[in-house]
Amino acid sequence: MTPQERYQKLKEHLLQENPLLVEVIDEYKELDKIAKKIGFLQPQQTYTETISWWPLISILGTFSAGKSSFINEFLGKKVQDTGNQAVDDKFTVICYTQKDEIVSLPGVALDADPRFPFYNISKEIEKLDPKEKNINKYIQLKAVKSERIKGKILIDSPGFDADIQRDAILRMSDHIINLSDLVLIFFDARHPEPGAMRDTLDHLVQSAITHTDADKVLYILNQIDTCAKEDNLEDIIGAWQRALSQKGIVSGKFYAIYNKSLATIQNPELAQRLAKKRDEDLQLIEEKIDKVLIDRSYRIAKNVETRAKEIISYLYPLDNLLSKFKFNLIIADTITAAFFLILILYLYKNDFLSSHSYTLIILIFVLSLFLVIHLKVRSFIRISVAKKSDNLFIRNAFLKQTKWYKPYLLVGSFISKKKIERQLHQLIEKSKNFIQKLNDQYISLQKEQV
Ligand SMILES: Nc1nc2c(ncn2[C@@H]2O[C@H](COP(=O)(O)OP(=O)(O)OP(=O)(O)O)[C@@H](O)[C@H]2O)c(=O)[nH]1
Ligand SMILES: [Mg+2]
Repeated sequence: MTPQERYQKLKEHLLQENPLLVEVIDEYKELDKIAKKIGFLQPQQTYTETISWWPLISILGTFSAGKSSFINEFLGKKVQDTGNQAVDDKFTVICYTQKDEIVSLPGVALDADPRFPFYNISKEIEKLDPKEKNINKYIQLKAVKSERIKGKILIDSPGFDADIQRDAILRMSDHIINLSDLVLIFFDARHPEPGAMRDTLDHLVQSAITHTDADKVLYILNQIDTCAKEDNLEDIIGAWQRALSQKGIVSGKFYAIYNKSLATIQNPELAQRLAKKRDEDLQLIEEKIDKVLIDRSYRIAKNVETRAKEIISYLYPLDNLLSKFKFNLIIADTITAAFFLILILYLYKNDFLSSHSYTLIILIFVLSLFLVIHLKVRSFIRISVAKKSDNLFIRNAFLKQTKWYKPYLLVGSFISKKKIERQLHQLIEKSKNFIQKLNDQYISLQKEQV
């Protein structure tokens, strides 16, 4: 996908799902233009690719815990199959569409859609499982018309069973946890005892808590309506929380819910108590899901500022490299020129240059030789100076500006640093104004909701 196509597709999706962010695309365009002019980005690259535009909410957990049922209830549509045996054997990425019917697409469709943070997911899967080249075996895509998913992406995952799970699926779960803005880990109140949770705890929870951003993980005990039979809700929640705490998970992120349409609770008093717990916790979970969209919008807007500052910070190291290149090449050219001058003087003194035609041939020969040596030495210096920087952006820009046909005495002087800095500061200002606009919008949205 070319940067132009990417801007266009992002714009189209944002118009439908999160129109607030449409104008930020122009800021990214400007940023790309400046970075390409200097050479920090290659022509086919764009900063829009360096951030995910749609927040990702992934739902993982033990098998038959009710992950798919939760998603169906959340979306208000039967998008996913559910059942008491292990139903899902692949990840389902769910996003928004304007079409009324649910659209199912194979996993390869993810590669061509800029909404997804899985940039070239096929390549990623090949890395995880070199034998398996077929992404469709692990991932499918569904697009659903539901207001609740606008601007977001949900991932439903296969039930977790470390014993039988293929290595690629385990590693993909880790990969998805890393990419996610919010992770809901589902447990089943029918088997909350540490024994049954062991595999899940050992793998999922371990990789979630070692993650630097552990705050994004919520632990959800589902199907608590099943506690009604023995009326032991507090015991079950207590045992489950103790098992998680033993793994080092701090409380405050534990929730207990059930699916209202699937529950059958006989005792009305108990039903009321359970419903109260469920409603409170579900509201907190849904608030977290909504907040993810706001947080991501801020991150996208803030990224313009961060990138602009990054470019400013690269300008001086780049200048240093260019000066080094120029200086070394001037020295090398002076030495070569001096050598040839001495050679010509020597030839002249010894009467080798007495005939005119002979002189011309020798001069052309000497000049060509000088040019060849200059180009060889130039390429050598260029490569050795480029190696002095381990920053890819700076190196790219340096290599762009020192191509063999560029007049090296003028290297770096075609682009005015001051002008670039001024443009970037203006962009930072624009980004700050945009963030202010986001603040105003979200504050008024919150007021509307109250
Ligand atoms: N009583 C009750 N049953 C539920 C609840 N949530 C889900 N179920 C039932 O539990 C079974 C499993 O639900 P699913 O939504 O398929 O579970 P899952 O976690 O997606 O399962 P896999 O995809 O196979 O891992 C289904 O028969 C659901 O009807 C709940 O809150 N209460
Ligand atoms: Mg499922």
